[in-house]
Amino acid sequence: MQRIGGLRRLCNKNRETGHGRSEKRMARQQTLAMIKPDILQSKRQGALLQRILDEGFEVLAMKQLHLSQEQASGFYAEHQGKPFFENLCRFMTSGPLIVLALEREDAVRQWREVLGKTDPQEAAPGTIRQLFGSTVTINAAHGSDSVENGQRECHYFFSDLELR
Ligand code: RTP
Ligand code: MG
Repeated sequence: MQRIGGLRRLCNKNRETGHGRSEKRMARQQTLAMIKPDILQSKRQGALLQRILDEGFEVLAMKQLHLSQEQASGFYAEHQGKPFFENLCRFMTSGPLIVLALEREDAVRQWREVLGKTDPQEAAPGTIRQLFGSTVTINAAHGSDSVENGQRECHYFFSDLELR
């Protein structure tokens, strides 16, 4: 187990330092994905997880949990005070959800692209929100919006040990 983790880190290092045949590849990144309560309520989490795997993301860590109001408002603290904040927290605490730490090259941008725009009505055809989402609030899944937030959000739910 540890050896595999060690090998992966070695590969990452090579990509970052530009040695070997991977020199043009982007560094691997981690991003936080959430499969939101609407998807679990309609039993479509299996299909969405398969899409994540088909898109080439490695699932580093994954768990299902039912967020408290405090956990939801802490996670979305940057949106505190915005008109949609209360609705957002109500929805995110309405039932269980799944959090996943995903890893791949350029993970943050790639996952946002697969997700599509926030409002499913505006999301491009074939994106997760267009296929699985319902409204701007009930929009199927979450993705970190920067590398820095990806790290912060992964650590909101997972320990260092789980993210290795
Ligand atoms: P997320 O954080 O969930 O991945 O979504 P996002 O980056 O695409 O959008 P963001 O601006 O971060 O908003 C977070 C979540 O708040 C809800 N929202 N409602 N105008 C509205 O009613 C509105 N705007 C945002 C959505 O559920 C969005 O995913
Ligand atoms: Mg966001």
